Amino acid sequence: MLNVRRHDHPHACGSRTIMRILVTGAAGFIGSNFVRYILNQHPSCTIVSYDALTYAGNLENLKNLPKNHHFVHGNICDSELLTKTIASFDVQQVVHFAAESHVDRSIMSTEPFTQTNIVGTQRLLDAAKAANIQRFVHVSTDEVYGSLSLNDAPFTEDHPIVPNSPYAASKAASDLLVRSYIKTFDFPAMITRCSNNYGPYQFPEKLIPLMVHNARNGKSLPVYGAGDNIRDWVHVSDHCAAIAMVLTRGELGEVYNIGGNRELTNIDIVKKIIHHCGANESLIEYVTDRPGHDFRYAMDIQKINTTLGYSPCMSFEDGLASTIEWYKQNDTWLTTVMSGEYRQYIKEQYQ
Ligand code: NAD
Ligand code: TDX
Repeated sequence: MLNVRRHDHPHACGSRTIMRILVTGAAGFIGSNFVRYILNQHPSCTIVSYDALTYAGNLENLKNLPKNHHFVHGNICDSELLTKTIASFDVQQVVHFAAESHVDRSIMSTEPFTQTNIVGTQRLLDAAKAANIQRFVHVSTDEVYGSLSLNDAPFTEDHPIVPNSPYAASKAASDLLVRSYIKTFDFPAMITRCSNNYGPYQFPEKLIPLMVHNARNGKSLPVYGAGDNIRDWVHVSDHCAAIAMVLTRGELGEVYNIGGNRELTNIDIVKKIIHHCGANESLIEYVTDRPGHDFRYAMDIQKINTTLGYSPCMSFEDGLASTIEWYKQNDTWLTTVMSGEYRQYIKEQYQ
């Protein structure tokens, strides 16, 4: 039985109030949702968003924020700029989202994944360590645990780290670097591992926004393999709430799984999207499977539930309906992110 989530109000943070926080990868999907979540929950804190603005980063995602939000255009591999930024804003806490995040791109070309996810994380750790940061949350993924079969129990935090894609391997390497800094330098970090997110501002290369866009525009819906792969879906607002709990109340050195307690096959999701968008199932196209495609992810979230009171609030049905509505209302946002680079990627991936 899971605890029901407590309201994440500033007073719930005890003495560890969020004051001056550096958010890497803040112009991406989850990072930008997290920045808005924190500014809403903790209006007097200072947030420094740090982002290289790769194809996945977009300043539109950080529009209309208050004066206590600052943006620094920078790469996490740039040690000098990191050190300068942390010092000039007197940063106390770091939440590290910045990453190359798309599995299919890691199969096309691994180099950006090793650079950003491994080297970038190491440089950020060094800058944060030198500045005596108080708390550091490393945002990781369920994919580091590898893949489950149908009858396996969900991943716990003690599951072996056995990543299968270059993306997952680069995230696993970054997790292990964080772990080594905790053990070797008593570095004040925590690691979160979350399942598949969906919600507003997600880049349309990922399953749900891609299918919503294609279904609305009468384009084919490319389902890998037989469509029976399973993911554990969580709305981005629940993920953000969980990270805020870990940032303010998590125990240093610990790993926390986060998930949505909602396993669905890809084909089920695609059919739900077709239904919502009033499209036709004839748009479904079964295409060549992803190489090394993980069959199933599922998270055991007992630890974060019993220690910090997290449980997902958003049902998949409500979350999907509001996400589709958001994409309908934000056609301009979609047009902006669908730049030349995006079109070239889609051409290479689905040719
Ligand atoms: P995203 O691709 O939407 O955003 C990544 C952001 O990082 C972008 O704004 C990009 O510009 C920035 N970035 C990339 N390389 C950078 C660099 N070298 N220096 C500075 N900034 C850089 O990704 P997302 O889906 O928001 O994921 C955020 C984090 O959460 C990642 O670490 C990812 O591994 C993790 N995660 C994602 C999911 C998911 O379902 N999307 C699930 C679990 C964990
Ligand atoms: O066109 C597609 N067709 C398809 O069948 C795409 C883009 C995906 N899929 C399948 C592959 C997966 O089984 O849908 C499932 C979800 O795919 P993605 O959205 O690419 O996510 P996934 O590979 O599961 O990884 C995601 O969750 C964990 C995020 O992208 C990662 O950043 C996160 O760590």
